[in-house]
Amino acid sequence: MQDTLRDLLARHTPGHALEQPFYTDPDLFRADMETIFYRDWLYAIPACELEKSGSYVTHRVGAYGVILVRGADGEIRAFHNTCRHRGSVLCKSAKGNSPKLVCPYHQWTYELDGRLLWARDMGDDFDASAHGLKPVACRVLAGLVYICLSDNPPDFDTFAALAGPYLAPHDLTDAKVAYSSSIIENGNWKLVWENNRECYHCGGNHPALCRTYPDDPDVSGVGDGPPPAHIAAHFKKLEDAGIPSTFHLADSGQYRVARMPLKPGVKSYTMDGGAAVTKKLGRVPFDDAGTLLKFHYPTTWNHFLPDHSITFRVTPVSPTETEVRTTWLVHKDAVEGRDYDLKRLTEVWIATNDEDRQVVEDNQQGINSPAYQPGPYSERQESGVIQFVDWYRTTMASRLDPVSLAAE
Ligand code: 3BY
Ligand code: FES
Ligand code: FE
Repeated sequence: MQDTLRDLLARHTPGHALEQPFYTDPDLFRADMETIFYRDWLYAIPACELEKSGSYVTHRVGAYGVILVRGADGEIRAFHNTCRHRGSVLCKSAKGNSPKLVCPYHQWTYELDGRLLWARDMGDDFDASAHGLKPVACRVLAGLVYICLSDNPPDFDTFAALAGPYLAPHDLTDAKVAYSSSIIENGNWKLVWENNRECYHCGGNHPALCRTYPDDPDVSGVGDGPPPAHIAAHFKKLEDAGIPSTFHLADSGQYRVARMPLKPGVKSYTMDGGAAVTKKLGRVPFDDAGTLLKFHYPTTWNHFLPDHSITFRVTPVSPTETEVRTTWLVHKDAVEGRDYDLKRLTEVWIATNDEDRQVVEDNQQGINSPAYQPGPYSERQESGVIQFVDWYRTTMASRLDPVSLAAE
């Protein structure tokens, strides 16, 4: 497979979509998982989802089951969801609260920090300290929890140093989950990303979103050169008020932050453009500050607004199935029915996600045809897609073939 994949990567036509196997082939899907998803930092959940000591959620990434749990000390930790006795799954529910983690098979009992506390009749020689849960690398950045399945995680600090100050004014540690949705899109994970990275499709597909989100490639894209005057003025107004806003794309291409304007007069993603929540989450001093756009490949894009925040998590399920989980965050003291109406808060992105699901599924269906031939991206409209595909190809090629890179 590696030779084939190397050939496929090498013969890519610049500025064009990928060839069919990248979107359909089971071996290539396994290579994506092993080369990217099992090695990179992955967005998992907002920290506030684990409300108190013993709160846990489970999350599946390919072959790996992961438990995320808040300890008695308040720390969030991640563990492989496999018992150190005979390997049973430990936490079977999607979420819950438990003072200890008790295996359903023979009741080995673990502390919330992973230590094995109790195992019946294991004999005098048994070393409980050698049978704690296997940790998964876990970092909490300004209220967002990332995990890494590798035993040797790549650098996280450079991303944290950039994104932390952008996220800080949103006070995500004061948030609660107002709503979350999980949908399966019948498309390859890269199609989900390619669709997200452009707004070429917005006018024809997103009537609700287009009431507030500008159909402007300078907002959605990653074009070279200075921003146009109205975006530069938006950055300056916010930066002058101490709110980090200017566009930054990582050298590696893996992540970007930029606080972009929404349509004139718009405050939030609602049908009328007004705020969705009266008790604001965060300290952004302008109602028209727009949206802090943050993506971090391969798992998350986000919208942080002056009144609430929305996180999106992308998890491949199979070559042609991808889970997209969306979480709406509001201030922890905001009361539904008083400070926000749940339908008003969620309807634009529930509709937008479903519209995106449809276009991704149509894209996958067309690509499945033997007649599919990768076509050219629009440099003006699809700079973000070109950037994503370049990041994907570069990342895959460098990890498949480190020897030839080192020799360059
Ligand atoms: O959710 C997003 O960030 C992207 C930007 C363009 C299309 N979509 C709305
Ligand atoms: Fe977990 Fe036996 S497999 S206690
Ligand atoms: Fe879309």
